[in-house]
Formats: sequence, C-alpha cells, structure tokens
Amino acid sequence: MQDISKSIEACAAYYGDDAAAVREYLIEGQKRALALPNRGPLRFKDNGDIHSDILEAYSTYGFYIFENALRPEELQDLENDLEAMRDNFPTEMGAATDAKGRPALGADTTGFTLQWAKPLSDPLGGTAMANGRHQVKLFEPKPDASAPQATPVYLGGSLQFSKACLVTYAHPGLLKMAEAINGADFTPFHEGLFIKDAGLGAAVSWHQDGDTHWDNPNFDEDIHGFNFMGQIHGSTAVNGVWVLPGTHKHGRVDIVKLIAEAGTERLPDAVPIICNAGDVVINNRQILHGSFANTGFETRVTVNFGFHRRSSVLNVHGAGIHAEAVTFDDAFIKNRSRLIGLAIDARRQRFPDEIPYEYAPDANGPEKPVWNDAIMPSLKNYNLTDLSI
Ligand SMILES: O=C(O)CCC(=O)C(=O)O
Repeated sequence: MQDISKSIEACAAYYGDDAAAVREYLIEGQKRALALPNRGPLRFKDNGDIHSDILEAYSTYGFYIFENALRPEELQDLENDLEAMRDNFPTEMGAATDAKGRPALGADTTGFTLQWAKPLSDPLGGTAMANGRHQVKLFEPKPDASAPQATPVYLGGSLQFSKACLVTYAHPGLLKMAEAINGADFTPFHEGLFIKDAGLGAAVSWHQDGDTHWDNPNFDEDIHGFNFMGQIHGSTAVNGVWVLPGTHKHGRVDIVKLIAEAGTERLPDAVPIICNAGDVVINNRQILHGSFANTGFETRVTVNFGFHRRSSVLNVHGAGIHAEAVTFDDAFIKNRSRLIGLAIDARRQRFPDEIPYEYAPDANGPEKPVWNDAIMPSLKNYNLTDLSI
C-alpha cells in the first residue's frame, strides 16, 4: 500500500478549521477499509466459476477489490497508452490542437469524450447535470496559485483511443465476474478514464449511478449493473472513491438528509477504496459513492468499464446521461456489444498464453469477431450507443 501520510497532512491543511477532522477521517477510513473482508486475487471454483466468497462479499458490501488483477505487461501497456493520450490532449479546454500542433485527442468526436473542470472544484455537485444525481456540492479547496484554469477530469469512450484499454476490457477473469453478476448474456454499459491529477483533480460528489430502475417492481441490487475500476497508479483515501457499504441494496438515498444528519460531507460510515496499481475494483452502480478533490501528491487514473444484465437494457428507454436517450432494441444492443467480441480477439492476440473468455452471445453467431489494428478507426464515436441506464 502506498504511504500517503504526507498527502493526508497536505489534504487536511486545505480544510482550514476542519483540518483535524479531515486528518482523522482519512486515517480512520483507511483503517476501516483495510479491515473489510472484500479484497484478494480473483479466485475460481474447480469448475471455473467465480469463488462464492467473492460473490458473497460483493453482495454484502457492494464493492470488491481484485488485487493484482492486471498483468504487469498489461499495466505497462495502459501506462504507455495513457502517456500517449495525455500527450495528445488539447493544450487547454476547448483547444483543437495538442502541444505539438496535432489535432487533439477527441477534438473530432461527437460523443461524450474529454471533460475538464476547474482544479479542485466539484463541477457536478448540487447541479441538475446527470439528471441531478449529485445532490450536494462538496467543499472546494482553493488550488495553488500556479494551477491551470482547467484540469482534465474524464475521458469517455476510452476504447476508441486506447488499444490497451480495449485489451483490458476483455480480461477473462473479470468477464467471468461480469457473467456471474449479470448472466452469460451480459451487455456493455460505458467506458471511460477518471483522471485525478495530484493537487488538481476535481471532486465527484456523493451519488448513486443508476437512473432508470429505482421504481421497477423487479428492483434488486444488481439491476443497474456495475463498473470495473482498474487502477493505473493505485487509489488512496485522499484521491480515491469513497463508498457507503451496503447502500446498493436499497433504493435511492436522500443524500441531502444524510449529510444534514451527519453534520458533515465526510459521511461517518463511508470507506475509501484503497488499491495498488494493477488492482481492479468491482463497484455496484447503486452504491452511494463519490470522491473528494485530490489535494494530495498522488495522481489517480481509473480505467472504468461497466456491464449490465440484458434484461436491464433490452427494450428499455435510456437515461440519456452517457449518450442520447433511445430505446435499446435487440439490434442496438448487438451492435454495441460487438466491442466485447473485438476486445476478446485483441486480447487473444496480445496475450496468446491466456484462455480467452467466451462471450455467449457470440458463441453461436455465423462468424467470430476478428480484431486487427486497422479496425481501430471504426470505433470512432462508438460510445454514442452507450447503454446508459
Ligand atoms: O472515480 C471517481 O472519482 C468517480 C467514479 C464514479 O463516480 C463512477 O464511476 O461512477
């Protein structure tokens, strides 16, 4: 685990009169998080299914940390792609070119791609954005005078920009977990990178991700799916996502009330998701979660990719948060799911020693999806068909 004692001190100092309370919250939260029995390597039963201890812990807490799930070469590929993508970021928010004068990454896309925010701000909290799910605004620490006007916070549609992200998307153990939670005919959701640069990264206020099925008579803990969160540099109490364990099981949380009752935005029973580089978290989208502004010295970049149950999206009208709201019929879902088959073949070529995951909806199709690098440009704007619920 990273030693973040310096970051805890630096973070506390941003909070003025609350410095001592912040320090204690971070230290105590870290302790409580590490005491939970919801981390370890991906483990399987003799028949290849995910070990039931993992499924039980995920169901109890709403998140589970798969330690060292990413192979060292895989992590290196992700780091390399991240560096290449950052190198191609626009020079500033809205610029059309990067620092080398090339067309900037995402500048010619129509989908939801690179998002920016004021350093250390909470851009979503207390606004109507994303259907108002971020009900309160978090404290916004004052950035250093040398901070830029805006900092990158999120890159949506990441599979069109990074083959390494595509290869990780087809991780066989993680897809086995997707199958265990959502059934063998699981579908995609959305993919992106959360970027929390040291001393700059914006907050993502407390929220639950689901939008569509809260009043569904068949509501249950998995109806809004989950996100995998792969960690490129690790994740800490200062820069990481905090969750309120167990909240994925019940309906919508009144966050305003919860915070009023606690008398603080630092929800007392919440815990940070603590990871080393190469760990991958499964996080239930219904769990109450969020991240504070990154006032520490460690950068976090999370490779997010989620999956749904087919029944949660089939013939369902989308929430319109990640892409335009339409009704997802069978053909729409099939087209969006082609990314899974392509990713599996890209991974098979990158890691020929692995047994590839077999995606049931493609198993009996007329032809297996085949990847080659010339296909990459055809992924442009693929995320216009994200299955946003
Ligand atoms: O990574 C973060 O800071 C926020 C993640 C999040 O809110 C999400 O995945 O829904």
